Amino acid sequence: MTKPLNIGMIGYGFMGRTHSNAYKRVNDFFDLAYRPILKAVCGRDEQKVRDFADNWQYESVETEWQQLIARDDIDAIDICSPNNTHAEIAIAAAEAGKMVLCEKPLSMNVEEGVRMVEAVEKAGVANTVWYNYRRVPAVTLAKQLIDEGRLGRIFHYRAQFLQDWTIDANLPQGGAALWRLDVNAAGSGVTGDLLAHCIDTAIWLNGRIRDVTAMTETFVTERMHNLTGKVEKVGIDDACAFLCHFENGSLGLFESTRYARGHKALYTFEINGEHGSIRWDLHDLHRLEYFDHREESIIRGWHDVHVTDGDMPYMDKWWVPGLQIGYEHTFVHQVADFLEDLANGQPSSPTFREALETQRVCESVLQSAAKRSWSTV
Ligand code: SOE
Repeated sequence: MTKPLNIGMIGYGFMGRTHSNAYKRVNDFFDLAYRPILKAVCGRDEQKVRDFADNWQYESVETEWQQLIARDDIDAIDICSPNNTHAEIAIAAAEAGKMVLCEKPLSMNVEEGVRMVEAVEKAGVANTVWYNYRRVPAVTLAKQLIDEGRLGRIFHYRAQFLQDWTIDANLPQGGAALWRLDVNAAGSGVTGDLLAHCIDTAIWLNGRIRDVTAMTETFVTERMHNLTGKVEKVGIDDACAFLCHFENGSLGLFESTRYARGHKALYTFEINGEHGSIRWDLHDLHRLEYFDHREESIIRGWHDVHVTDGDMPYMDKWWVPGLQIGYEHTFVHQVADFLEDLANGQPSSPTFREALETQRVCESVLQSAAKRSWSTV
């Protein structure tokens, strides 16, 4: 018999859909002690939030997040609203004794992130941040191979996240889906939105980052703002590249842009160690490429591992070997892990405290780019 876990979700955009889908499907595939119940969804536009609730079968709606947090029938608050709302909501939710699941990045900046960590830890509530790419089975397998020592000492970590959806200078900023272009809502551009994913994965796979040197660029400097109707300065970084040292002595090279024509969500990483290398590509997310120098030379080469067998991470829960899964399953996996950790009384990674480390790297990257010199994380 599963125990109900009543979810109150704030925001109903793209991430609201990925999370709702995950809550609905998780118990069909994973054997868990808890079952998420879509109790309420909250948004300011009553008609839109009602339409969303009808579509996803939420039991009720709220138009003010404070009302949602005040409800006795809500156990966990899921924050899917823009970045500038995360801190206030998360802190209030923790103070009300609710668990908090927060969309990435954790916060607008480190100062907010610190307060969020303090709030959830003081309240002793379960918390996690949705860095979903850790739960792509091929990426989880990469973690397993590294932890088993198969690559040996790591020398290089390289990651890119390339998109092309903001090249049009007539694209406005602000409001609905375009809040990501408004610095007051997003905090930063590609650094917090895309590189944060790369940094989270990198820290998880390769350990902490010590220092960074970065450059950022804003290619379109003014855009119409949807909320004010005026042309306003663009405050976000359109592109960002940085070099770093990891604490384990390896070197990192990271790049992200929304101006790489032809690339929609090309998140890739490659890791080179003394015995071998691995690489992964989000556009082919069910494959992990692996090279092992210790193999006999006549058969040595890059292996293209199709991550679908039941002994590979998460894959025993899905179909039969050879049949792959996709993007939405990463969110299902995160909910499954969160519920399992909750049942075992364990923190669910990445916790707010772990996500704060990513926030520190993002902030150091932006500082380094602004002052054109190295920044210590
Ligand atoms: C931006 O386009 C975006 O949707 C990010 O906000 C997500 O975090 C990323 O996974 C895909 O791209």
